[in-house]
Amino acid sequence: MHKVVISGTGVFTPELSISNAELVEAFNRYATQQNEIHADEIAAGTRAQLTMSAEDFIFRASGIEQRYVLNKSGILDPEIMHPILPERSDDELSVMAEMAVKAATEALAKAGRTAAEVDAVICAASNHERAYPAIAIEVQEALGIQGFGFDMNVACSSATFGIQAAADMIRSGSARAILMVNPEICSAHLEWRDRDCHFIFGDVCTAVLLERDDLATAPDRFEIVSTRCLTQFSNNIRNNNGFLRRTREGHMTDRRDMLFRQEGRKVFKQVVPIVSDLILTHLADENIAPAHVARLWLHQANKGMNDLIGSKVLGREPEAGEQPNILQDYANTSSAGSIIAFSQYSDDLAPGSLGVICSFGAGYSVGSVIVRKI
Ligand code: CO8
Repeated sequence: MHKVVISGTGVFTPELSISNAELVEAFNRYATQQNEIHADEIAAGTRAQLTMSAEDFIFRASGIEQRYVLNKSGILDPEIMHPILPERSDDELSVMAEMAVKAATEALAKAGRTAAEVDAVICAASNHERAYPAIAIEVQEALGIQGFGFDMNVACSSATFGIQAAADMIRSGSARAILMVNPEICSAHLEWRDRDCHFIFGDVCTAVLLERDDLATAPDRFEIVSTRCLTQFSNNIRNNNGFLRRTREGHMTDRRDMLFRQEGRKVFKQVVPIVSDLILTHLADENIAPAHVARLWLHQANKGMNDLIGSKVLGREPEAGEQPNILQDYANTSSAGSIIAFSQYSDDLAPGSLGVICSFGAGYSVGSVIVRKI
């Protein structure tokens, strides 16, 4: 069995961002317009009036201050309220593959590796822009990687499940190095006309290079000490879009359940104990006392959720820097969130330091990765 390390990470961040103020202003223009258009139905009590969104609610409830997006004009136009991404021909690199190539190039450079030294690509994300061929195989082709590639989807936990899949393959000898990429175009499966969730998500792509430690040359690398994944069925976060859509009556209508929807409060309450229990059991099984964990890189959905999980795991309030958040800048970027945090806040750790990368979300799904700085 080979020892496996993370030797490089990369983050592709879109150039455009939307502040809470811009988002709320656009939503409230849309809501006002709709209320005017449907004034008679609202007065007759056959339609509910749309309520205004509020910047202070968004920051207080989530900790989010802005989000990056691939397209801004469509999202902020009350007549459109979704991103506009030009269609590409089958011969052009797809959007998700393009984002992945950018993040992967950074990860390879950090690891001091060329594509020829990589044996596989895993594209782990909460949505893929087409059913097949796999985005991972397109990334493999674009970078000139030999071997194989495949897509996987475990919603917000895709990256940690992808790390486990890659680490297991490298450990057992079926690959020397694997590139795991997480292109997340959350803006395209978010309902920007729904006040309860319009502020939650952003776009980004992360990449992680995992390889055999005995072949790795990067000075800054993290050993994968252990991984643990858990799923438990729940309808509280759900998206009913899929290829059976055209088989059902009314499939052409813009149905709300064909985009992300959730029972946010239930998710918050139910997921926090599942996550903290999983991390604590995982650490105990590896004979690691929580006091010896130098850093938690948690999924980036909600600041309050992270504060609670951090306190439960460490048995006290986390100190500044022990549990870095990036959600104020990026919002929830699904599977990429914990990897952005890891990428931005890991260089300063001393050799031997232990940390946990943990993601959680739809499924429910939770992934925990214990790492040690080499
Ligand atoms: N402005 C003003 N008021 C608002 C707004 C708004 N924008 N939205 C809601 N309110 C109001 C509500 O109407 C409600 O009013 P009232 O009390 O009068 O009924 C009040 O504010 C409180 O509403 P909530 O109970 O909904 O608010 P919460 O305090 O629960 O906060 C959160 C909402 C922030 C969504 C919170 O519940 C949360 O973060 N929960 C955790 C969610 C989570 O972690 N989800 C993970 C999902 S991500 C995932 O798994 C990946 C899926 C794939 C990616 C999808 C990409 C699109």
